[in-house]
Amino acid sequence: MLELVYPLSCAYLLLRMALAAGNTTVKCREKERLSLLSLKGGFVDPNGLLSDWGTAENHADCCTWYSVSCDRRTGHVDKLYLSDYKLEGTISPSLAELHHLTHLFFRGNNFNSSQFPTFVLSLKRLQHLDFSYTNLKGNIPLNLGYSLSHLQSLYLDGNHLEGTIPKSLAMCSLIDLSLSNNSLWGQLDDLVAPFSHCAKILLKALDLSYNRFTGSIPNFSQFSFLEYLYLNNNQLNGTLNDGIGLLSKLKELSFADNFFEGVISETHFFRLSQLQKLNLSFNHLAFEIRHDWIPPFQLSRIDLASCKLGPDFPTWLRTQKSCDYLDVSNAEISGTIPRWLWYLPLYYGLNLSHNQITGEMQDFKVQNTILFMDFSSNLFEGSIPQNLSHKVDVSLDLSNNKFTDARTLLCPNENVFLSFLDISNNQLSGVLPDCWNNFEALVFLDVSNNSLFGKIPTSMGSLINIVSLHIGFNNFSGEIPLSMNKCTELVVFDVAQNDLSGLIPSWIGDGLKKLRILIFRSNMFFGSLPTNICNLSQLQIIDLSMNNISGALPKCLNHLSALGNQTKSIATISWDMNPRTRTGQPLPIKDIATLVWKGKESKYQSILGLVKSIDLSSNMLMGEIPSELMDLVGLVSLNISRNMISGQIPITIGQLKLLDFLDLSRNNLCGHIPSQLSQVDRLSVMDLSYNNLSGEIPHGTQLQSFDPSTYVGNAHLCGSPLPKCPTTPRPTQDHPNDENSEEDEQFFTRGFFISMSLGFGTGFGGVCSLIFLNKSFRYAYFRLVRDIYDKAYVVLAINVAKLRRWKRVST
Ligand SMILES: *[C@@H]1O[C@H](CO)[C@@H](O)[C@H](O)[C@H]1NC(C)=O
Ligand SMILES: *[C@@H]1O[C@H](CO)[C@@H](O)[C@H](O)[C@H]1NC(C)=O
Ligand SMILES: *[C@@H]1O[C@H](CO)[C@@H](O)[C@H](O)[C@H]1NC(C)=O
Ligand SMILES: *[C@@H]1O[C@H](CO)[C@@H](O)[C@H](O)[C@H]1NC(C)=O
Ligand SMILES: *[C@@H]1O[C@H](CO)[C@@H](O)[C@H](O)[C@H]1NC(C)=O
Ligand SMILES: *[C@@H]1O[C@H](CO)[C@@H](O)[C@H](O)[C@H]1NC(C)=O
Ligand SMILES: *[C@@H]1O[C@H](CO)[C@@H](O)[C@H](O)[C@H]1NC(C)=O
Ligand SMILES: *[C@@H]1O[C@H](CO)[C@@H](O)[C@H](O)[C@H]1NC(C)=O
Ligand SMILES: *[C@@H]1O[C@H](CO)[C@@H](O)[C@H](O)[C@H]1NC(C)=O
Ligand SMILES: *[C@@H]1O[C@H](CO)[C@@H](O)[C@H](O)[C@H]1NC(C)=O
Ligand SMILES: *[C@@H]1O[C@H](CO)[C@@H](O)[C@H](O)[C@H]1NC(C)=O
Ligand SMILES: CC(=O)N[C@H]1CO[C@H](CO)[C@@H](O)[C@@H]1O
Repeated sequence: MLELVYPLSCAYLLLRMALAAGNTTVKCREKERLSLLSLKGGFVDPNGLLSDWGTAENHADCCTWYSVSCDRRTGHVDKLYLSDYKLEGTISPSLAELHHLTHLFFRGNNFNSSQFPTFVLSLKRLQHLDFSYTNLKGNIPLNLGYSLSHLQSLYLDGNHLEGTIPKSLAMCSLIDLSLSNNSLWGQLDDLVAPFSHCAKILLKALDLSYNRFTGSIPNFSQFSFLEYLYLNNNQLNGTLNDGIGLLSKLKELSFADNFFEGVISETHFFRLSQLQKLNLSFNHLAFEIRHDWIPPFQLSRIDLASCKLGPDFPTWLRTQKSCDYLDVSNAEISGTIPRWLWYLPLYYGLNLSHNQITGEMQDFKVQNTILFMDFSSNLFEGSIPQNLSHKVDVSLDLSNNKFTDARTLLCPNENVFLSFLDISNNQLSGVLPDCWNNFEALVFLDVSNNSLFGKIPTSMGSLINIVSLHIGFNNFSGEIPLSMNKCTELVVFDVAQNDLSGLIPSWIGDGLKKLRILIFRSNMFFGSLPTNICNLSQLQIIDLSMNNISGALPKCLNHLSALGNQTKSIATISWDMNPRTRTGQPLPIKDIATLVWKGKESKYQSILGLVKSIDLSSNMLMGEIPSELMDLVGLVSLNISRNMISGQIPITIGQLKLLDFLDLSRNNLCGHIPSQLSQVDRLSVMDLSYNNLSGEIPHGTQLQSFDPSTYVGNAHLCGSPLPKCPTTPRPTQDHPNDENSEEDEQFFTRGFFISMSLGFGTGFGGVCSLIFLNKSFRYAYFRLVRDIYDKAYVVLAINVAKLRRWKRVST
């Protein structure tokens, strides 16, 4: 998220300025002018940036053209600066006529070329070549280095280049080599070893990050001019040799996200007195460093996530007086935080998450504020200090700890700038204070899974910027305050598993127009579904299950246009924490929600944006399924089970082509199963059990592949996978089937499950060969096994819900 800022953009800027002010005394050569015109001819130039490259009288001198520069003495074109022009098309081989080019900058254009344009190799005088982000594919030409023997900088980042790095690149003139974000592979030694013939290795910057390099780290100790070394996000392994410690000019070092292992000791940093940024995160490295070590450097960024630093808090960090970013997350640190940490003048961020840090938290003692702090997943306890909220500009994560009191944090004595606050999964109890008017900047708030009770405070209505609100898994009661109709930016509104009651507020549909996720699961809301809810055109997850909602399903549900849309949306629901405040880069936030999916409750984050679901199960809904519901063709999951819904299954159900999960069980549905249902061929879990459905299960379709339990409890339903239909068709009108229900229950017994699972255990060996012979059989078999598994979850969930209800009734 934080990027090591690349030092070159500044050089580009200077060059661009120089070109703009460029003035030449000698006019350009005709041959080179024609070559440039033919180069332009190959481009599609959507922004018209090359419009003064022309033939008109006043444009005759190509040395005056925008982005072109000539040698003042000879009039030869020597520099071409075409970076970020968003050019398309192809690079004309006429480029090769510009024999005197020393600088060629093509970064950020979307060329049609499939290969590295090899005619560039005939530009023998080239010193600086930038083809980053130009959609290049294939290999880097083997003789690139031999042909361009004056080359000082080569940038090929962000392409689709493959293969190994040509040995020819070890030129001794090379100062800057940047090949990040390609698909290059091979051993780094193959790149480094050929340099040994150079009298002096001048290389200052080497960026090979985001590739597929393997093997161990070479001995870089000869690269004595190296200032920037980025090898992060590769597949490098082995231990780090201490040759690194000799690179006395090194300023930035990143080995993050590889498979390095072993020990990091003081010798790895022996002469690194110039080091400013160190990133060793996400390897398997362990620091073994003396308690009283005084490092030779003063770092500004320290990222040691997932390095083993503990069990004691690393004391050498205390010497880093100008550090503005410290990440020691997941570093096996335990015990309490030393006092000096609260005096570090961090400015950008602090991440101590995923350790076993104990004790109470202190106030930060320094004046400045920090952009973000992440203390999540530790063992902090006691109360959260008030001033923490004044010290953080954007994001404060205190989730997954053992804090018991957040009252002072939540009642600051003046406005705070925070936009992200997560205090979920703690042991906070008591009433949520009514002080939210100081939190106007909040965009994300999660207080879920604590033991908070009482009413949702009215002042939550002052959270006018809130986008995502999670207050589920507490004991909140009473109604949702009317004041919250001012929270018009809400996209995610999650109050699952509380004791909230009252009507589903109709102002939700009128005011909260941006809602995409509405989760009221497991509360005590009653009354009918307000039709205003149909005004929510962005809504894609509605979970009102396990409440006491009555009345009919509104016909207007087909106005929920996000659900009526088959277009896939973006997989995550995320936005940038764009602070109103003075500082820095936006922090991207990915929303997360706990959903019930096929009977199992789990957290969704990386695909939350793809879920389109209606869950109204376990309520008291009545009436028929409106055929309008079948217009919601984007639905992936539909659960209206455990209600009192009657009538027939609409035959247009075949429209719901994306449906993966359908549960209509335990209602009073009657009539035939429409054969159109078999058009929904993605269905992996379906439940129609315990209704009054009748007739033959449409045969010769995938509906036969479901487990019989899908259909049980429908007295007059027959045909595969249930027993055969009687040869004389029965009259199809509905019979009350009370007298049969006992028998049906028995079909769906524990014994049934046990025998099935026994079958799995004992029969597996025998079935195995068959499974691998026959594909369709294999699918059917695994579907069967999975269904049993899912069914067990449903049964569990129902029983838990029953118990909850029973408990409520009895208290
Ligand atoms: C360190 O590297 C990781 C992985 O590439 C990256 O996510 C992180 O932002 C880097 N840290 C800093 C401080 O740049
Ligand atoms: C460029 O040269 C021309 C003619 O020699 C002169 O008139 C003009 O002012 C110069 N422009 C700049 C920006 O130096
Ligand atoms: C790019 O290549 C594709 C096919 O390879 C071609 O259809 C398209 O016209 C080319 N675009 C340009 C601008 O040359
Ligand atoms: C890698 O390059 C692609 C374009 O080729 C770009 O979209 C992506 O953001 C780059 N990734 C990194 C980590 O720089
Ligand atoms: C490094 O990874 C390679 C496979 O890419 C493996 O053959 C080699 O044994 C590994 N070396 C170490 C030291 O783990
Ligand atoms: C690295 O190379 C230097 C100089 O060639 C040598 O002195 C040093 O021992 C080498 N280190 C390792 C770990 O091979
Ligand atoms: C803190 O570190 C953890 C683990 O390395 C990471 O998952 C989390 O995103 C980081 N927090 C922030 C705010 O960057
Ligand atoms: C709530 O927190 C407990 C631990 O305190 C955890 O086991 C449980 O999974 C959490 N529940 C949710 C829904 O996050
Ligand atoms: C809610 O309150 C009940 C008692 O009223 C308690 O047993 C239960 O643990 C509380 N639940 C939570 C999540 O705090
Ligand atoms: C919302 O829906 C209701 C009933 O469907 C309708 O009367 C009302 O005009 C709608 N409001 C807005 C703002 O669209
Ligand atoms: C469906 O969704 C896509 C992407 O979100 C959007 O561009 C399109 O306009 C939507 N179509 C309708 C009919 O709402
Ligand atoms: C208790 C305490 O330290 N309160 C301070 C918190 O920070 C604000 C602003 O920085 C001060 O005004 C309070 O005195």
